[in-house]
Amino acid sequence: MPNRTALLVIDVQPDFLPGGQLAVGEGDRILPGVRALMESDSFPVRIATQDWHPPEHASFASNHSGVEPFDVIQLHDHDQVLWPDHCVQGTPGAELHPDLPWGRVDAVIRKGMDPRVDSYSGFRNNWGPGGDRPPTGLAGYLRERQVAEVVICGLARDFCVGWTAEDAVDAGFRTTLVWDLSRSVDPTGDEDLRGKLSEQGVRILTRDELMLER
Ligand code: VGL
Ligand code: ZN
Repeated sequence: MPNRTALLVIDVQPDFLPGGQLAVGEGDRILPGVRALMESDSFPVRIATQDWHPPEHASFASNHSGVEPFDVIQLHDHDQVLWPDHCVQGTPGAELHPDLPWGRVDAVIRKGMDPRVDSYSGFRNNWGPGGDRPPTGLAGYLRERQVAEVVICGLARDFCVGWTAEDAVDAGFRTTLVWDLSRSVDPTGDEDLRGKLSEQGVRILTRDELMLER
């Protein structure tokens, strides 16, 4: 019977922190707490995700005409927010953030490499030209490592973290989101997001609440 808990550290990369290309407000505030979870022995499996785009990526406003960053277009029949260029493969903004102990993670899942499709979740791409959401292999990796539960932190709460949490529930993992170890691109939507994720079966805790259980 799987009974292990995996820590998932989502997209903690300089481009998502203040000063980065797609800065998330207060993104730097999560660093000490994320470090503490990574250094804890409570998680026998630790995974990082890394947003890792080619320069011609379809999610970049710069690759479309007549649009600006944060406009929404239709891509493969779904809404697509157009982003400033960010996490371009090989650039400093795309590195795993230098202040965290990445030597403690078992695996790094890169995502967003297909230039045609965005990829918020660590588990699956967004919808592609085939109308499906191809898996990254993370669910299979976790199952093979006897993982039953995932604890999720990182950036951004309203995109990659939220999508990863929803897909984790869908894949059958008990799922906890560490609310104060994430931040949103658009914090005005946080109350709705919290309600939506809870309804879908994501357990939302603070870091203090989480550590009291472990
Ligand atoms: C993300 C927008 C675009 C994220 C990645 O990590 O939440 N958001 N690419
Ligand atoms: Zn991205």
